[in-house]
Amino acid sequence: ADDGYQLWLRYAPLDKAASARAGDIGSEVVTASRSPTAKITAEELTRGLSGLLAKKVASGDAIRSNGAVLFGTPKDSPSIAGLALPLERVGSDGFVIKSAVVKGKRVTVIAGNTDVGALHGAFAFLRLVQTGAALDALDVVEAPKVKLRMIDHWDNLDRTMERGFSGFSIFNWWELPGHVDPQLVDYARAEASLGINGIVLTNPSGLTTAVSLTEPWLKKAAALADLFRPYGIKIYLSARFSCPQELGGLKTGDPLDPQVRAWWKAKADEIYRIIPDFGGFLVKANSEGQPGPQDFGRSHADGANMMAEALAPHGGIVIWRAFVYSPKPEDRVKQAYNEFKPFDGQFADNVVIQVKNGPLDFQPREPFSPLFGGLEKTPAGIELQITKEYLGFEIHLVYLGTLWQEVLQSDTYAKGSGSTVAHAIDGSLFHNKLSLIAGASNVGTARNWSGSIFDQANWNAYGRLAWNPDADARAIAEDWVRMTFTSDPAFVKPVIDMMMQSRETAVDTMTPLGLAHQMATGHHYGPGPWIDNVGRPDWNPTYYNGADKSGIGFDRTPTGSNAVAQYHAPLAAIFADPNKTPEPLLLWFHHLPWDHKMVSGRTLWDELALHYARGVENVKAMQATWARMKPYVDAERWQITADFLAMQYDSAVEWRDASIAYFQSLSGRPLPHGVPAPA
Ligand code: GCW
Repeated sequence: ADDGYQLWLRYAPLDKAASARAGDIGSEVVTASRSPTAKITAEELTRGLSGLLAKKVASGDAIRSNGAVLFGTPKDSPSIAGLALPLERVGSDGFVIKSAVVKGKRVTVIAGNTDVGALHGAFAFLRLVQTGAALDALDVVEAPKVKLRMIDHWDNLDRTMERGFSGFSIFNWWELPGHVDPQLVDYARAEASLGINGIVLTNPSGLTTAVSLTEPWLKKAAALADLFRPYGIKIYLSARFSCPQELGGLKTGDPLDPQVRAWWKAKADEIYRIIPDFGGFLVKANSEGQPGPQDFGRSHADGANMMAEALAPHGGIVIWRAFVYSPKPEDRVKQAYNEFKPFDGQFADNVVIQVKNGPLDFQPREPFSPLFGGLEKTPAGIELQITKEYLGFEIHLVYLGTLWQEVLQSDTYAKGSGSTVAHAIDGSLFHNKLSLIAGASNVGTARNWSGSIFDQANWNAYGRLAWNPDADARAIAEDWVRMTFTSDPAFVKPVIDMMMQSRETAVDTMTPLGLAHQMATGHHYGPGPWIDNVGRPDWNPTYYNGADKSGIGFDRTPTGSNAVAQYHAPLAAIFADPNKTPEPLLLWFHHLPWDHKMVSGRTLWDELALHYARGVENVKAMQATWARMKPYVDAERWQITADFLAMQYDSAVEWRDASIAYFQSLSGRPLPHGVPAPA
């Protein structure tokens, strides 16, 4: 049975052709390094090569044979030092992989400036072997473009997970620190294989985050920090703004109050006594009912800088989330920009603002947040959601690599054309010292980690894009498919094609043509375009679709909320004009008559209905593809995917019928040819 536990680190024997190509490469693993990280690296290489080459590969400290894999740092290894590798280009986390001759033997060298760099190189080398690359003339030089490559767990201390669809939290706080679940070693391997270097252990929402900063919990966290350290991963904790009141018994949490500031300083000192390399705090403040500096009439900058001051002597950072909005008349998607832009440049050096990719909330499609390119003097990191809260949970097959690539490659025009979101967040556009990318995790106690096999691809793609935000979603998918399943071309191409169109299928299914937030209240799985009674208008789907007898959409042009003005020229003008706005974003920016003429020549109504219908057709096509793949996949992983696709089909039908039935009650128009009447 194969339940998917091994993720993309399967190391199954190569097929004949690839193994012939590998020749004697991988004959042995050699290192002069002695650190815990080097030990892990040697174990990973011997495990990986033994599996892939279907023979026992040993490790030692001297090169004995052609084909040896030599890894380490120039500091520990005179052989590596003697090769004049371009290590000045790879920083502390990157690596060089090079085919070379050392002591008369043909060797593959994996070198870093640090043992962690070499570990990242080892995983990259194993990926090359796994994907059947040519290995005889390697010359790879890589460094991550983003400094802080984070995984954010929205895990509660009772092990429930906010928006988690893969079981319970992998962090067993009850047993910690006495027992550290060995499964976490495999978790650390998986994150390290992607180059992740920071993990937030706790949910930024919820009261439990205050408890997590007390001594007994810090000791539990310290046990996790010990586990992750040799993998190059630091741990971070969410910090609740009201801790001085809740834990310290102070009357206020006012960030300008000297007692409050002293409380945070003492807390930071305590944390670093227990976890010497603690990464820092993630903070959700004044958002969705969470406490924050505005409760005391202070700004986000006041709040963030106070915490930053406490962490700075220890080298810690504050990751301050820009996911802020409250129920007020102002268009929700404008609020974050309006709350942060005025303070641009006023944040301390060790603060990063963490901005969700879109201005609303992880929808199947949104334009990029105007804070990218908007914040010029304060580093803006990007937050992506790996867990599929608004994209069909673990059930729908939706590859998010394309969604993220679309955002990262969007042009903000902040400094003229070519000012992509990727370059805004990797620090190159505004020359920021800090840069950050964060993904809200989809990992839990499920045997396959992510709830579904294909959600493993999203975890993987997130990590690859964190390392290089300019990477290509298709190339990442191809590596993942080969590593996770097989390199058989009869499988690889159809499955990648299916993954590549799957996100557009989710958009068609739920929110075509720029619609957003149409999911039913609370759970966000099924349809709810008609829901108008949530109590908070900014949580009502009707608020977002604006549908009535005259038409549909949200007017964000100057005649409406004028959110378009938050974008740089020429985007502000493009988004303000329905004839220039890209159709996939049309109803995000415009309220248009049902008969509005689309590029296809059809009316908006007809086009909308056809998109919902296409959503269903495309799920059917995925089912057909997957049915043909049965011979290439083990039964267990094939079955769960087939079952979920059948459930996704039912869900898509429900979305189509319910959405069309509601919108037709307003448009009063007949269905176009090819769209079945709602059941
Ligand atoms: O997407 C929304 C979710 C909340 C989440 C919030 C956030 C962590 O519905 O569950 O809380 O975003 O990002 O803070």
